[in-house]
Amino acid sequence: MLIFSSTNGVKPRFAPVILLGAVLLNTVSGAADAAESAASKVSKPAPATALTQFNNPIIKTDSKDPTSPNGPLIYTADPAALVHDGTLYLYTTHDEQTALGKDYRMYDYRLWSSRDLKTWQNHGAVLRYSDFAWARGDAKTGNAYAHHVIARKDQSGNSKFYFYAAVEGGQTGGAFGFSIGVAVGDSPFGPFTDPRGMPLILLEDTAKDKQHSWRNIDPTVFVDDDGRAYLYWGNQQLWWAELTPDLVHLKGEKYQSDAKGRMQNRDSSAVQIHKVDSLPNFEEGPHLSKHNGVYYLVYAAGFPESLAYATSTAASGPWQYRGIIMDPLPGTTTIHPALFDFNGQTYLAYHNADLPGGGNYRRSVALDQVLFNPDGSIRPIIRSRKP
Ligand code: FUB
Repeated sequence: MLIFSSTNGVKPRFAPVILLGAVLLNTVSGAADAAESAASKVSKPAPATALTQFNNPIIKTDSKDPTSPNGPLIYTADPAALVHDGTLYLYTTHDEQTALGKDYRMYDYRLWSSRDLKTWQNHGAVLRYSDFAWARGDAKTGNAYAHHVIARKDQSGNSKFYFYAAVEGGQTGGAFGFSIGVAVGDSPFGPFTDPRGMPLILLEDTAKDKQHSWRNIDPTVFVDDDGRAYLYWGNQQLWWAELTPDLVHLKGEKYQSDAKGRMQNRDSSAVQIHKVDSLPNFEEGPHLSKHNGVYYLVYAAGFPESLAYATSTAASGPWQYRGIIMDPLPGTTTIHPALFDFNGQTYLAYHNADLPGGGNYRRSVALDQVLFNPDGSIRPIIRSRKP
């Protein structure tokens, strides 16, 4: 996301759907060709495999069945995928901008679920930016940017759900900008509550590297097999830090707690915040996952954004750049990836602008299958529209 820039163009709204479809088909095949050519520089071709086809965008209407075209359109973005007990929980942001609006309006996080990637359920809003007491919203634009949700069993064997989200507010010294907060729940549906009473990542934590107020966005959290937990995030710079075993503090963070358990006098001087500078054109939207023993970091590269990725033998890197798997999409400058395994296959969740009236601030969540080559490289994503 490039904010406050003249290059942050908005696609004309209300274009006839037929015209949009024609443009889309042309551009998609061009994008796939270009992605194929870019990725061929870093990967060997693999035999053709039948791909699961999706009727993208998956989330269309704010109906009981969100795949149904009948109902009020809903624009969703920034998917975060959690697979838990055989169900895919897809948490999305929610674009509420009007057709002519020129900035984000994002107030809440929506939850959609499926057990087969064919039939879907709408669970409504499960978190709102204002659930963080320190978040600051206004009537013009909301503050609920991209997020990530993970589950982990506690010592009694009960699952807890951790919702990491980028929202504005909560800074020290009168500063204003995006923070990353965390809220915890006992079920995938919430309610999620903030155990800290303050952000997890503040502007002051990254001030020596970058100055723009939206640098601390797009959290992704990965808990490795040895229990160590890693938070990656950033816009125009990628950072990571280790979390403590409770998953709600940074390793090395010092603080006192008030009577209600809220943190006071936070001191992050002993926290190690690592910069990652090895990813070409890193823009935002990092997503860390592990497939077949290899760590994958997929991210939005350049602007308008492509999807690029890197691999490593450890969650802490170092990261080896492996190429582009999806070119920029028609109608949206952002793309925001999430890679996940489900029922023996790997999938990519991302957003496009393919619903009628779609655009930069009215995006739509889509799914496509991910295929790996024998050397672990990812084949260019073939975007599907109809099953
Ligand atoms: O949705 C708001 C912002 O746009 C996200 O935080 C970025 O990843 C981009 O998708």
